[in-house]
Amino acid sequence: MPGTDTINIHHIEGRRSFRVIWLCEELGLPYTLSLKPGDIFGSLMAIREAYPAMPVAPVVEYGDQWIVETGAILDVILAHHGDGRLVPDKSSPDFISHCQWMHFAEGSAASRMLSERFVALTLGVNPDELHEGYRQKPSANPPAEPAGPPQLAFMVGSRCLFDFMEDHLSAHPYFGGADFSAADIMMHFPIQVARLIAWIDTSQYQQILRWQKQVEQRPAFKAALARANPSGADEFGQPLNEPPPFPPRPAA
Ligand SMILES: N[C@@H](CCC(=O)N[C@@H](CS)C(=O)NCC(=O)O)C(=O)O
Repeated sequence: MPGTDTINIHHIEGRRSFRVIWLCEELGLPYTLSLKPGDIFGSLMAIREAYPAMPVAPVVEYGDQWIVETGAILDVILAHHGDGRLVPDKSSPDFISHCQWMHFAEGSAASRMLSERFVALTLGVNPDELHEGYRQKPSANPPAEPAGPPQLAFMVGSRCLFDFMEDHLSAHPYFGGADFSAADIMMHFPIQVARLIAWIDTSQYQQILRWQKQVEQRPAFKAALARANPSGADEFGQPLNEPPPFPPRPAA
């Protein structure tokens, strides 16, 4: 019966499944983890065995049903266990922001950064050397001769995403508006991995940085991190949540 179902999260350290753990900690919900600590490849292989139809992180066993897609998983858990927490009231303007960022996290932020990443990998260049794409605030320091198809120059680029986020956070404390909401949990992953995926130096974005420090101080975030990342290292042996220093942009 919804609301009393058990929650088992198939997890990989440092990956999107962290957000489901964080939500459960925020709500004080019991959950179990399927994880091979310190073995990122092994955790992925375990998910393939458990749910070969769509072996991604997160996959959640919710009672006798399987769910994929972080946003959907968060919505289901909030609908059944939230009691109105972490979602702004429907009558408030913040509800609209909340819904937008809940979907933006995967639908635009992660997907656009990843597609640039894949283009860069295919071309054998770093993402910073690609056309920067449409941006409200043109870069002061574009690459001298951008690599990649010129069509990229006309599309919304990763830095436009970050300008958009920065503008929102200049006017609101949280992605959810006045208060922390599940949208902040959703947005944390694309911001956390921006350096690794798209070579975006988030320290250039003062409001994003302010927001990130603030949400990472939450007791539920810390509890989730302790439970979700027991080995504390990624597959390259780098500390989780501490991406390597932003690589310097090649001289123009
Ligand atoms: N939009 C999905 C993305 C899930 C996803 O791609 N997860 C990554 C880990 S962060 C994964 O499992 N990658 C393995 C693969 O793509 O095969 C969500 O938010 O749940």
